[in-house]
Amino acid sequence: MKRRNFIKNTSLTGVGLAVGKTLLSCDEKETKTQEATPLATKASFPLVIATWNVERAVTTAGEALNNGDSVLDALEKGCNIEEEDENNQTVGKGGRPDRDGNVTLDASIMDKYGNCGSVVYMQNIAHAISVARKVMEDTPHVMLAGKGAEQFAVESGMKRENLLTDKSKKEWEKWLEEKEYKPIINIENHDTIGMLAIDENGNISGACTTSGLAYKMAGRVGDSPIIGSGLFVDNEIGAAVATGMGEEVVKTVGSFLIVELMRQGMTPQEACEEAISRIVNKPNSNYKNVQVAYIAVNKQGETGFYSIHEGFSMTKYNNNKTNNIKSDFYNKS
Ligand code: SD4
Repeated sequence: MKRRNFIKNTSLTGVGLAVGKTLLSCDEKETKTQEATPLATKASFPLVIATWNVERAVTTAGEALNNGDSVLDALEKGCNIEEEDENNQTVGKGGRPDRDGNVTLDASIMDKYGNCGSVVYMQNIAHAISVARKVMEDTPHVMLAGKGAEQFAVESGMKRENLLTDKSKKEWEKWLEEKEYKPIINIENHDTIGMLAIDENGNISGACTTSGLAYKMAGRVGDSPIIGSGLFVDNEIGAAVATGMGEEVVKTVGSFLIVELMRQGMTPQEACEEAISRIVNKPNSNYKNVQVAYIAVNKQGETGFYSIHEGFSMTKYNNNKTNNIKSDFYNKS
């Protein structure tokens, strides 16, 4: 069945009817922007949302869009803010290392055409999202790992630097005394930046960048660079991005799941809640000990966000204003 017919047949209610005119196949998209524009105006784009309290990053991205930057430039500028902020110990420079003391970065980016790029287990380059974008734009590949990603970044003009700051090094040395691996909800998993943006024409793109879980095993890769798990964008439907314990996100292919649920008519909020329920309702689920959170946006600019535990928040830029909003959560006991 052709994709367009599939969409027609699966979205006969709710969102399906509401966004009928924006459900364009890829080849129609460029020629039918006229039809998409009225809806875009109604939802007052540009719009940017991101995981956690990252007001500076979101404002930077939102203002970049308002100033006419492309959505990818806006996402990159926003994510770069967190990557160079040494106080954010879950992203880029200053990120907490793995158990051997190496800071290893994961990042992914996805554009309105469904193109994507990612880097996994990359060291010594702070701006992982910029490398992921270059993978998408300048190579025939989707994903580069480890040394290859680092080499590609240097060849692309990015500078090598030591990402382990004194603060993160001292904390790691303290951790070595006990060597107890125990993810701490909302602390150890905190502050990975997942960002979704809609430009003034209603086109959606997304990005995600992280140093992953602190004191992870050497070689561990999380959900953030895995397209469909940590991030997924379908410009006909919407986008989703994850934060928290990546293993749980990968096992449920969370971001792709959310976009597919929105395709079937769920709101972004309903879809985020359903994706969390897939984790917590598994037999023998360990959800009491792990945090996972999602944010999502649909084609009309409606947003949703939900987490397993209290403490998650989403930052949103819309109508020239940035707000950080507390998330509802599953575990109320
Ligand atoms: C990971 N999902 O590597 C990431 C961690 C994270 O805020 O989101 N931290 O599993």
